[in-house]
Amino acid sequence: MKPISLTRYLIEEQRAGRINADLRLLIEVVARACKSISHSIGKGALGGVLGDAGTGNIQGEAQKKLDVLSNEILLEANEWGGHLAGCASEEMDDPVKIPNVYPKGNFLLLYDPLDGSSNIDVNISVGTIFSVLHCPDGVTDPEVEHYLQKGSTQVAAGYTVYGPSTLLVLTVGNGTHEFTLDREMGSFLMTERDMKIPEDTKEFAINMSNQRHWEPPMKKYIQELLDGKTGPRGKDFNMRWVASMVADVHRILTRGGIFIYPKDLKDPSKPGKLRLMYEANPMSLIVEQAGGASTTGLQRILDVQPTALHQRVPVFLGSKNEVEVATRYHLEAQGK
Ligand code: P6P
Repeated sequence: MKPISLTRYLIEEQRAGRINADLRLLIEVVARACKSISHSIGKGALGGVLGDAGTGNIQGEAQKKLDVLSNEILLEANEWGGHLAGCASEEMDDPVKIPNVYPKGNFLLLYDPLDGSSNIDVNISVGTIFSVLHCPDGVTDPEVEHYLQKGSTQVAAGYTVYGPSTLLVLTVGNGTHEFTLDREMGSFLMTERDMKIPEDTKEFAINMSNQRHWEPPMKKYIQELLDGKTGPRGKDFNMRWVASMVADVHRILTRGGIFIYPKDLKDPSKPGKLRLMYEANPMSLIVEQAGGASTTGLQRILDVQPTALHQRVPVFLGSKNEVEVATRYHLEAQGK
C-alpha cells in the first residue's frame, strides 16, 4: 500500500478533531521550509553555504552560514500565513513579531533552525527542531513571558534529519510518526506510524570528554555502564555520540538508547548545554509519545516551568527503564 502523505495525515488528524486548520497549515508550512533547508544543505560546498557566517548568537556560538540561512527560510515561510502570533528562534535573542501587514493566528512557533550545525562542514547529519504552543487568549502581541509555558502544553513538536534521506518526525499528541521526503514528488510520505522506543537498552549517548566535570551521581551511573557485565548492571553497553541531537535522538527512537547531556561543572552557571524551549521540550514530547521518558535527572522535562526563553536544562531521554535508572541515581544523590 502506498504510504500516506503528511498532508493526508494532517487532514485525518483535523477530521478527528485533534488539530485545527491553522495548526495543519502551520505544520505544512514548517515542513515546506524544511524541504527548502534540505535542498540548500544538499548542495554542500557547491552551494557556497558552508563555513562560518562571521556572526555569533545569544548562545555565544559562532553562526554557520546555514544557521543564518535556515533561520531566514523559517521566518520568511511563516510570517505571512496568518497562523502565528509570533515565533522564537535559537538564533535570535528576542521573539519575532509578525509584521502588522499580515494577519496573526493563535500559535507560537519555537525552533532551532539547524541543530548540530558544527557538523555541517564535515557532512554529518543535522536537523531542524520545532515546538508549537498556543498563544494565550487575548494576546495579539506576545512577549517573552507568553512563550514561557511548560513543555506539557505543546500542541505539536517535530524534528527533521537532513541525512542520507530527509526525515520529518512529528507528534500532534497522538503518537510519534516518521515521514520521509520523496524528492521526486517533493512530498513527505509516512514511513513509520506510531514509533515505539524499546523500554530497555544497551546503548548510551554522551560526550565522554566531559567526564571529569560531571557531578558524582553522573560519574557513578556512567562508570557502571562502562563496567558492563563485570559490574552491577550485569550487561555490556555500547556507546554512540554524533554531536547532533536530531541524529542521536532519531537513532534512539528507531532502536532504543539513552541520550544524556548532563549538567557539568565546566560552567557551573549553566545547568547543561541543551535549550529547554526549542530542543529539550520538543524532543521530550516526541520521545514520550513514542513510549520513552525524558527528565532533567530530577524531574520530568515536560513539567519544568520555564523562566527564560533560552534557558538550558540537563537532558536524560530515551528508553523508559534506562532513563528511570539514571534519574534514580540523581534523586538518591539529592536524598530523595
Ligand atoms: P557537544 C549541537 O551543538 C548540540 O546543541 C546538540 O545537537 C548536540 O547533542 C550537542 O550540542 C553536542 O554537544 O558538547 O558534544 O559538542
